[in-house]
Amino acid sequence: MSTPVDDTIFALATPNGRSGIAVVRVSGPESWKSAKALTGKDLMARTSQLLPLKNPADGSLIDRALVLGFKNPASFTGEDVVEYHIHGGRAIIDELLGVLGAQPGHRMAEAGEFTKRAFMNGKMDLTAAEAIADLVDAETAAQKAQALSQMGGVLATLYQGWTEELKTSLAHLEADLEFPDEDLPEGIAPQLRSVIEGLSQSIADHLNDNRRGERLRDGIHVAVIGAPNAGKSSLINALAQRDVAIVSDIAGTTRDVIEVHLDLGGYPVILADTAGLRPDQIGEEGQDLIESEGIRRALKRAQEADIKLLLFDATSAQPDPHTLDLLDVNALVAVNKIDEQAALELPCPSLLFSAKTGEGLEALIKALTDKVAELIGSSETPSLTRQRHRAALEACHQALGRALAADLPELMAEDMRLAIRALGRITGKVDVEDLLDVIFNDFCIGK
Ligand SMILES: Nc1nc2c(ncn2[C@@H]2O[C@H](COP(=O)(O)OP(=O)(O)OP(=O)(O)O)[C@@H](O)[C@H]2O)c(=O)[nH]1
Ligand SMILES: [Mg+2]
Repeated sequence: MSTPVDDTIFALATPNGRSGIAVVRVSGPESWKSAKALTGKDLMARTSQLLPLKNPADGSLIDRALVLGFKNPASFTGEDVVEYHIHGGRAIIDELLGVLGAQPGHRMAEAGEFTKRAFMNGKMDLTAAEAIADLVDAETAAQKAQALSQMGGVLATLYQGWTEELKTSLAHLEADLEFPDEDLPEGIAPQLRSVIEGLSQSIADHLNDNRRGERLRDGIHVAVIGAPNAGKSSLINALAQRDVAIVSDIAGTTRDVIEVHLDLGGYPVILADTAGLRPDQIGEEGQDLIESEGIRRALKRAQEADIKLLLFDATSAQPDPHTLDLLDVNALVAVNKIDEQAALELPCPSLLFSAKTGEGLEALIKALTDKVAELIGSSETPSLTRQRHRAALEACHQALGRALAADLPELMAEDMRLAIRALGRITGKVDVEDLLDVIFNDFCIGK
């Protein structure tokens, strides 16, 4: 995004398509001038006016709109901003965007450019900017709550606090280095060490959070695994409350992994239906290459999933050994078809249900929700939400480790500087330029 920053940018801020009202946002030095050209009136900051919008080129009426102006720096972007609240019809939107594009110094905004300008103008740090993207993408209550608290600055405050602590220690160390006649390492080391050790521990604890925040942001992956005909697809359909997957009494019906998105108690869950496991029959009659590939994918899913839902068939004499093999702490065990004559005995506790009658389904959903909640947990401390933050924190943690191991105070200082820079990359206080594109390209136009 190496686009000029003094352009006046505009975009539709509401979704594309028909709606009662659509909002077109304009930001930049020419935004109030074009508003005057379209309305014939002077705007007043933070006061909306109902005005006819006319094409300055020919005087034709575009729409009657509420026009709302903001003066820099008191706006979202920190620039002069105008919002046009127009009727949400395709023709009106297109016409207004076309007319704005013809105004001097105006161009369409790129993805995330409004928020990028807000960051550039010091209205927010990078974690808050990322939280805006997360907030708009949030599909469940828990995701929304996490994005809101990040937008409110919990991460920025935490990282900023660590940065300040490090900067203070570094300043002391550097001050001491100015006096070469004093016996430095012994003199300063103990206090400095305890600060760095404490910080290093806090960062390690923050990193070691079972990927709680990232999982909440991305969705929790649950793989339904079991032998052919155990009723995996039937369960998926029951949970999704629609016919997502094909159900049949032919063993080996499902081949591809089929995903369903669910909101379980406010947590976003991605539930995957998989091919029935019968790997030892690969190559035998009745088993084709496609099914083998399906089984390979099912096993891969089982491995990658946050939670495995191991499904057994109550009518079978023996539990399926391939499914049983996957039993571990991340597994939830369930037995389907309890409406039929049950013969099965399992070596572990399990949830009994019938996908056909719905019996026990509620308890299964509750158990799954509890398992998800346990994994994501609620925590008093703010959680990491992005791989980008994790990488920078790991770099910071390593630098602190090197600082503690350094033989010379000069080397210690250098590693502390590197640790500070790593933290600064998260909030955007240093070393920012190359990061911006990566972050703001995640946005869509109009934000
Ligand atoms: N009686 C009874 N039959 C069920 C129940 N759940 C599923 N079935 C039947 O079991 C058969 C297999 O169901 P599916 O959901 O296709 O099983 P699957 O595990 O997805 O099977 P594959 O895709 O082949 O691995 C179908 O005939 C279903 O109607 C149940 O709770 N009770
Ligand atoms: Mg199936």
